[in-house]
Amino acid sequence: MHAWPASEVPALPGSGRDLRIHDTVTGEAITLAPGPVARIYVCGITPYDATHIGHAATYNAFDLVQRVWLDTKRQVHYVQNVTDVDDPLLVRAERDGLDWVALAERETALFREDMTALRMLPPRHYIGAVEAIPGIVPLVERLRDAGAAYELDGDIYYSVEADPHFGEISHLDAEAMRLLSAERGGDPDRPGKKNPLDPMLWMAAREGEPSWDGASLGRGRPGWHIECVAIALDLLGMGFDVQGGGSDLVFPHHEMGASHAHALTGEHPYAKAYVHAGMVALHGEKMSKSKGNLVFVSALRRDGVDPAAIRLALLAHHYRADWEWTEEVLDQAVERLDRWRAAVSRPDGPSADALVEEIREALANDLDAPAALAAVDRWAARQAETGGTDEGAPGLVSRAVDALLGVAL
Ligand code: 5CA
Ligand code: ZN
Repeated sequence: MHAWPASEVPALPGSGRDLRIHDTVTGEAITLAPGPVARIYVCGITPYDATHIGHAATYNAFDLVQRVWLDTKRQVHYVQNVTDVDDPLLVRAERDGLDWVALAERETALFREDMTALRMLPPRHYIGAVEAIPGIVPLVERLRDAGAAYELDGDIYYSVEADPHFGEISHLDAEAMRLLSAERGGDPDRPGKKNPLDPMLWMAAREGEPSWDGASLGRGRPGWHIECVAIALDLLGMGFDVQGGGSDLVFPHHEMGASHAHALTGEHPYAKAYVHAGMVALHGEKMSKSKGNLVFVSALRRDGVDPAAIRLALLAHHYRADWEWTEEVLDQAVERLDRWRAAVSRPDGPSADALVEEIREALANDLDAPAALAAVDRWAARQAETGGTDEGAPGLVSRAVDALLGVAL
């Protein structure tokens, strides 16, 4: 699958600092020390509806990770998937009388447009579940042959007992896991499973549903967690730097994915840090495709909202916070964008060398984008109040805001 075009990342003087970021496993901030090529996997969309502000907020967080690493002069090997075959997509296509392939293609195309407009840097590899199937099948066969998976009426389940590290990411008790599993695509109540939490690796072909050749598994389609593991192991390998996604993916998705990878390779950890973005709500409830309480990025763009203002609205919230989208959030971002644009449009201004370091420091400190915005606000206020004589300053501020925050002034 192709990704989307990259906006240019302006070069800045000096170099950024190493990222300290909150890791879900330890519950603490850890300083990441990637090699010259930093490796990150971020869970992509299930393309049955348009990109909403919650998705955009999550991808904004991981775009900042990429920008901080680029600023430390590392290369970034970023992989993202598209869950282009799964129950919710098939259900929506059926409901709307659409071909499921056409629906997935349409919404993925719109996602690419939204990501481009928001200046999110693209992944190096953008991979669909369907195109990953030839790589998924042998992994499921290996798990089964190693006794880490079993068959139930033609479906193949992963056995969570196969991994001594199972549970170390989410730290939940069995009952909490059971509830979340039922809520998020699992089937804890299906009779015959060894453990109610065991997730499906391969679903045998169902009447009227798409299916693929699964070699010794028979025809069918892949489970959700093995999809991401197959793609990440193929393109990044074990022990990559960051596994990212929204906090709704901690359990079961990231717990199960890591567990599959441990059982497959006998190695640990799957990722060095598990990083989770908070949930964006609308009218007091998590924005979600299943509830339909959504604000779409594409709808805002159609209404003439500048994508840079949408991006500033996302950046005004710490990535780990749960927050609420309101008209006021957008109004404040529009006002801030105007203020910043006026400040950088002057021929000179107060020196910005310290500001660049403040932005770098804020982002290196668990991606504290609100602190970075506050630093730019202070520079813009000095510009408005007293001005300055540094002819390079407005240009440097524009470049720093673009390179580190993805906002084009
Ligand atoms: N395809 C899977 C991941 S492999 C999936 O979860 N797709 S999704 O379309 O439901 O979500 C895409 C990303 O957006 C995930 O990282 C998810 O955690 C995040 N996300 C979904 N809803 C919200 C929300 N309301 N606020 C913040 N992030 C969200
Ligand atoms: Zn995923």
